[in-house]
Amino acid sequence: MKRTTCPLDCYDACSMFLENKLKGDPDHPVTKGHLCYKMNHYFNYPQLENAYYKGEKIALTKALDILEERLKGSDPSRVLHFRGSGNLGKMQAVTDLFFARYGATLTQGSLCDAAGQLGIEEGRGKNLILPLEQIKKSELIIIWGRNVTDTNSHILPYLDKKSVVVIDPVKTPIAKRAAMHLQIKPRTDLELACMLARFIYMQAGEDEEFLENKTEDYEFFADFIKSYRMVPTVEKIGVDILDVATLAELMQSMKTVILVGNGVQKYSHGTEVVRMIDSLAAMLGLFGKEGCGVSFLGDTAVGYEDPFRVESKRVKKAAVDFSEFDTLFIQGSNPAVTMPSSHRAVEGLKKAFTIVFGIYMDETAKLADLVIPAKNFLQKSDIRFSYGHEYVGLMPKLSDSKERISEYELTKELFERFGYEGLKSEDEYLREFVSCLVKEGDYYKIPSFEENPYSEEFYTDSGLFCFVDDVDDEFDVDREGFYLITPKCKTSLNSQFKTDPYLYVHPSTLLRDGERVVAYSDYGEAQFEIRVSEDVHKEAVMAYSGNPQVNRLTPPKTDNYGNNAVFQEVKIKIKKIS
Ligand SMILES: Nc1nc2c(c(=O)[nH]1)N[C@H]1C(S)=C(S)[C@@H](COP(=O)(O)OP(=O)(O)OC[C@H]3O[C@@H](n4cnc5c(=O)[nH]c(N)nc54)[C@H](O)[C@@H]3O)O[C@H]1N2
Ligand SMILES: Nc1nc2c(c(=O)[nH]1)N[C@H]1C(S)=C(S)[C@@H](COP(=O)(O)OP(=O)(O)OC[C@H]3O[C@@H](n4cnc5c(=O)[nH]c(N)nc54)[C@H](O)[C@@H]3O)O[C@H]1N2
Ligand code: SF4
Ligand SMILES: [Mo]
Repeated sequence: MKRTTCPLDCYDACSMFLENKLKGDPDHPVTKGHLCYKMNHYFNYPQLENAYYKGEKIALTKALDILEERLKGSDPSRVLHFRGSGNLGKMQAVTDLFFARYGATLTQGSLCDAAGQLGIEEGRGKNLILPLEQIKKSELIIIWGRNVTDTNSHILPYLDKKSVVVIDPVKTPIAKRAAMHLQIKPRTDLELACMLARFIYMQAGEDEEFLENKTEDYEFFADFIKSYRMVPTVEKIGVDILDVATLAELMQSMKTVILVGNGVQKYSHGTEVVRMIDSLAAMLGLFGKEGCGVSFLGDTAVGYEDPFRVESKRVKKAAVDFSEFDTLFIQGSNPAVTMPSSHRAVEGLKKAFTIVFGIYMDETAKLADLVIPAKNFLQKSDIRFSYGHEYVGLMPKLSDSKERISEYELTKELFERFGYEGLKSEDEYLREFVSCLVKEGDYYKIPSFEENPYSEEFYTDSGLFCFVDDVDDEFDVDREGFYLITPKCKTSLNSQFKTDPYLYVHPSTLLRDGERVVAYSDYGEAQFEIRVSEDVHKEAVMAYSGNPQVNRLTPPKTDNYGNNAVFQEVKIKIKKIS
């Protein structure tokens, strides 16, 4: 049987077999044989079988000739290499070696989790993965802005028999089953963490020994949380103060794990929000203790030398203006849908000479001058890490395709055509990745695996946990309009597979299913068909990530530190189209 791993950008990194179809691997310690809608329908979505130039089918070699000619005739500084997360395999990044050498501009930061990642690094030094064993040993699990049922379903068995608390402006499926659901107003997580910390402080519930030995600057944190007045802050969050007090008590008496998701950090102060949640946890000494910890999307780059790390000129990914470049090389991404202010991205894609290197005729490929078909994950060799658990999956080449090309093959071709040297063989790169892993039976674990992370020390300069004591937040929460929240969709992986076109609103809007609205923000406008849902917070409207229209409304900006997109840093108004 041919074992491989799901390549999609997902916490779970499912192990599976290719027989006639893709089947889950029942022996994998975490994913245990279950695949989701996306992988179960992987072959229902037609993939590119040809290259295209100006809309006409052409041979792959011809496409490579056009690519070479275009790059040789361009000023490298006016060429942008933009790589997304359509496939999470490590070999995707091999193309950086060519583009950096050529002198193109690359990107820095992300559309995804870089804000939260920095928040964690500032407190703990490194964003290590919390091993599943610790989640198993916990008593209380707080699911904070993560829709585990749809984005991380293989963690559900670990929640059995635990007390589950959900903090989310949406009544998600797990919120409906949880012991407690704090349906907070969007963008009030920092305040909630602060109020929980206040209760713990007032009850002197801190872990004194941990504070003394493992942290620094707790006094500043204590002053910081005291600067938030309780009654107005709880009012702003929009929940019952007794619920906040109850949760603070539960956290003091039970082994607690917090599963923090992407939802809390799609804001300008996303770094501080995640650091605040970490600081709350540190106050209780939840690091390095059995059955405790905070798990965000873990850093998969810890513990080995990345062979594809390059020096180059870079622009901020979330804010890049495509129209400033003459040539765009878009790989593994569909920015016409997934970029903030997607209409601006579309203008830039139309203006430049655009090359798309992907597996679908997606919205971006339809606008491209040149489309180069990539091999899918079954047709090339790769390896992928998970950001949700400690297992690493191999993805050996199981079939082939003559019409498509892999990332490594394209890089090799370009190195040869440009007369560059120094590219190692594909096997050598893969061996380098595998050599740093920890083998356990038939499976591999991450090189940075620690049974109980941070039990010895933190990875900051001082070796101590550093509390947050300041936040820069200028968003006008009182301005009129609805918060726009854009969580992940069950049937799509961002823009891939079956996306959802609707705008979900609360019944108090008096809108009805099927009505059409125009929605507008400071950044743009878009039209949607309405779906009414009791599950959405009254002050918010919701569209799923991958909705082809929704990013016309989102800001082309980065967070306070310039790392991440801020998809939810916006309020919108809606008008019924009569
Ligand atoms: N099915 C599916 N799975 C996926 C993906 C997909 O597209 N589809 N995408 C993958 C990717 S790229 C990523 S990054 C991960 C992310 O997966 P998650 O971490 O689950 O993140 P999201 O779905 O973006 O948002 C999670 C939750 O945050 C809530 N939320 C929104 N705003 C706020 C807020 O202000 N405060 C709080 N507390 N909660 C809020 C949303 O209602 C949602 O329930 O999922 C991965 N898995
Ligand atoms: N409003 C809003 N927008 C969001 C988000 C949100 O929460 N709200 N989430 C953001 C997040 S977290 C993320 S991660 C981004 C993701 O956004 P993108 O990086 O654009 O990712 P996808 O939409 O998954 O995939 C894009 C393309 O990858 C290509 N692809 C798939 N496999 C391969 C391969 O093996 N090789 C190559 N060369 N190409 C391949 C396919 O052609 C596919 O169309 O979206 C962001 N956009
Ligand atoms: S998308 Fe996630 S849940 Fe679905 S098969 Fe892939 S790794 Fe598993
Ligand atoms: Mo993401």
